[in-house]
Parts: sequence; structure tokens; C-alpha cells
Amino acid sequence: MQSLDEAARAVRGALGSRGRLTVLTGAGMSAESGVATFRGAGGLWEKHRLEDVATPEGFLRDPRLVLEFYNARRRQLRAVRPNAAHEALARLEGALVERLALITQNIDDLHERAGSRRILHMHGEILKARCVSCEAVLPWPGDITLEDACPACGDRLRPHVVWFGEMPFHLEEEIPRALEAEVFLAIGTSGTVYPAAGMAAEARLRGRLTVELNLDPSEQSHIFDHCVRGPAGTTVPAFVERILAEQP
Ligand code: BJW
Ligand code: ZN
Repeated sequence: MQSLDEAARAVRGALGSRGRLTVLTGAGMSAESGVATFRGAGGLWEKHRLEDVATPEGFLRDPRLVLEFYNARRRQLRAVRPNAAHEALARLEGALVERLALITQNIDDLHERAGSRRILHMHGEILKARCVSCEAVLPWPGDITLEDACPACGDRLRPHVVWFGEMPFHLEEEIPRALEAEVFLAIGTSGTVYPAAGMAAEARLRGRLTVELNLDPSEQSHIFDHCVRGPAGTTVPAFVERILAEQP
């Protein structure tokens, strides 16, 4: 494990005045806001079988159970706020503008609420619903029920999220372009779910600088040039402050 100072110094060097930075966030980013992570003690997969609630087969078997799983999480999202880590990343976007790409695996809207504007939600967004037939995507702040129908074709609605076995979003253009950035920074992700888990290796293969900010060692920690341990609400603001201190 390396120090935050050392990692920030390396990032400043790699960025220079024109370099680009790509950030990948995971559930650990929203943990201090009170949003449950998936794996580990207290994680969502302790109480729910992922095969039941996060696969297309699970939805076909018992759509009511799956809708309720997401309805409960959507309701809970109303009670939480962005934390200092989300706010710091929004400040970083304010300073780097188009030099920053933010890829999130999170389906919550905490990056948006903190002020980030250009966000690639690769696993979808819980505040949207999608038609199972025609793929229409609709803003959906409330519960999705079995009775809700697509306004375009009348078929059933599902949460606009990516389940196991489904293709994540933005993989054709935006994410490959983002992975060309000089610096790849992963925050709060266990590195267990692909293709997100493979991004650090991909960036490293291209000779990019890779940094991980995570509470615990992840499945991908061995890949990164720098790993900093700690809660995102503390490490991310400190890291961003050090990067911005010397940005022109
Ligand atoms: C803190 C903290 C704090 C805590 N501060 N840190 C074998 C090899 C390769 C791939 C596969 C394979 N077998 C099957 C696959 C494919 C499969 C997969 O990866 N399976 C693995 C389990 C092996 N992947 C897929 O099916 C994906 N699609 C796909 O591959 O399509 C085909 C394709 C082919 C070729 C190219 C591209 C694509 C789809 C995956 C969809 C995942 N969906 C979910 C649910 C989304 C909706 C929802 O939210 O319900 O996404 S599963 C769940 O896991 C969710 C998350 O986004 C995702 C990642 O979790 P994350 O964010 O890492 O959270 P945690 O809980 O795991 O970790 C939190 C971390 O934070 C921990 O490390 C903590 O230490 C840390 N932490 N508090 C900082 N305060
Ligand atoms: Zn439809």
C-alpha cells in the first residue's frame, strides 16, 4: 500500500497540463451515504440471492420479487445524500472539464446530485424504467409495478439496470475512449464484476498510470501502480485537493 501523497504526486506528473483522467466508481463510493454495497458483511448479496434479483432469468421467474427489490432501493435513495467523495469528484470535473471521464457502476444518482455532469452509468440508473420489448427508457422516480405499461407498446416495464449476462452500457464508444486517458483511477469497487473489473488491466496494458482508492484490498489491487486504503469520504477529497493544488 502506498501513501496518498505519493499517489497524488504521480497523478499530477502523469496529467501535466493536458492529460486526461478517467475515474471508475463502485458501491464503496456511496457506502458512507448509507447505500449498501453488494459484497462483504452487510452487503446486499447477504440478504438476497443475486441469481434471483440481478439476472434476466430471475426477473422472468418472479418479476414481483425483483421489482420489489429495486423499489425498496429506489425508495431508500430518497433518504440519502451525496457524501464528501461525490462532492470532491464534482469539483474535479469542474476543474478538468472534458479531461475527466466518470464511469460509474452505481445505479444511484448521487454523482448527479453532487454536481457531476458527464457520467457514464455503465450498469444503468435506478431512477429510470425500461420497456422489456421496445427498449423505451423512461424517467421513473417511483415504484415500478406489474401493472405499469410502456406508453409506446404497452408491454411490461423493468428497472433500467444491467443484470448478470446482459451487456453493460457505453462499451462501444465512450468507455474505450475513456480508457485511453493518461490516468485510470478506481474508487470503491471490489473488482469482481466484469467488464469493469478488467479496466485497470486494460489501462495498465496501454502503459497508463493506475490508482486504486478502496477501503479493503480488491480482487484487482495487484494490477494498480498505487493503492491507497481508507474510506472514500476521506481519501477522495484529500486526493482531489492534492491534484488540484497544482493544476494550471
Ligand atoms: C469502500 C467503502 C468506503 C466499502 N470507501 N471503499 C468470468 C470471467 C469474466 C466475466 C464473467 C465470468 N463469468 C461471468 C462473467 C460475466 C459477469 C461477471 O463479471 N461475473 C463475475 C461475478 C465473475 N458479468 C456480466 O454478466 C456483465 N455483462 C457482461 O459481461 O456482458 C458480456 C460482455 C462480454 C464482453 C465484453 C463486455 C461484456 C454484467 C454485469 C452486471 C452487474 N450488475 C450489478 C447489478 C446492477 C444493478 C444493481 O445495482 O442492482 O452491478 S451486480 C453488482 O456488482 C452491481 C455493481 O455495479 C457490481 C460491482 O460491484 P462493486 O461496485 O464493486 O461493489 P462491491 O460491493 O462488490 O464492492 C464494494 C467495494 O467498496 C469493496 O471492495 C469495499 O472494500 C469497498 N468499500 N466501503 C471506499 N466507505
Ligand atoms: Zn415498449
